[in-house]
Amino acid sequence: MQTDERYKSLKSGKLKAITKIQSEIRRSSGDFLRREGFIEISPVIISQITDPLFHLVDKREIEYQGKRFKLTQSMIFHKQIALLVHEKIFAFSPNIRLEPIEFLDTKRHLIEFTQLDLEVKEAKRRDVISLGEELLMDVISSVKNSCKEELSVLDRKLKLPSRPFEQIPYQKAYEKYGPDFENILSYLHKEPFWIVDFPKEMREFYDREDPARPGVLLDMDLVYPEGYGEALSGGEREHEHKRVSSRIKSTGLSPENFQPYMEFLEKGLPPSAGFGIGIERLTRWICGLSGIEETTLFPKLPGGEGI
Ligand code: ASN
Repeated sequence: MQTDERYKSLKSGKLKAITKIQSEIRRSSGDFLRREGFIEISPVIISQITDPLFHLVDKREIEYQGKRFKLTQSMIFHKQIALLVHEKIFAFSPNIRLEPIEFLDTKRHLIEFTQLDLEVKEAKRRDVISLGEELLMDVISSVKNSCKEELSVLDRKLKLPSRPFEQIPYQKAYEKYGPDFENILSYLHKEPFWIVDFPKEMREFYDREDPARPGVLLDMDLVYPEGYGEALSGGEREHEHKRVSSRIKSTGLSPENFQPYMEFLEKGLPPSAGFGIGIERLTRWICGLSGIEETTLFPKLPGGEGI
């Protein structure tokens, strides 16, 4: 986007309304979690370890004093380690994911974004599914109450979804709609819904494999309706050194790449569950926007456009 065009859009009432709503999303979600007993921790921006991610992103490192630091792709490992200190933690965590340029077409990828990332000690998937639904309901009510004018500028009418949200097993969705099932189902639905039970080979090694159903993970995605697509992912976690080590190897990676996380696992990390919800995607859905670049003042898109 040219500077002229950007200058005009920054001064437009539309961006003012969107960013006010996003500020309310951050305020209400943080307050909700604090009321639920969560402690907000500082995000990690660079580290020796980060989420390897399942899909291919272009990974970059910074070299400093002979050490190599990765840019955070998600705080998953730090969340697990933080549970040594508090039982429920969250962070507004900036992530850098250098996505392939084709992801520009999805309208929901930024290469720099923020996820509200949380983790709960000893929790099960059903606990964080309920928490995710309550969080979403609270945020929608807060925006409805506090941002009436802004919603009317955007011509967006918000409706509280009904709970519990539908849960669709991955296998069932895949058999009916094929590999693009998440998008197809997103267009077909009028309310948010969960996809649960991803197969082991489709996700990262840290999502816990169901001991009762080998090959099936105790994880989930939340998907927005009306074609807005994926909102969050999360699940129960692997936390035993032996299991994590063999899961890492089965993805073709080496446990050595994940020191010092592996050392923490050796000493003992608690079982947990959690998820991360993208703030810009939530803003896009709540505001009813066509592209993710409209959700933030300084968007960076796949392909590199942005300031
Ligand atoms: N934050 C996600 C989780 O908690 C992981 C991710 O962003 N890939 O599972």
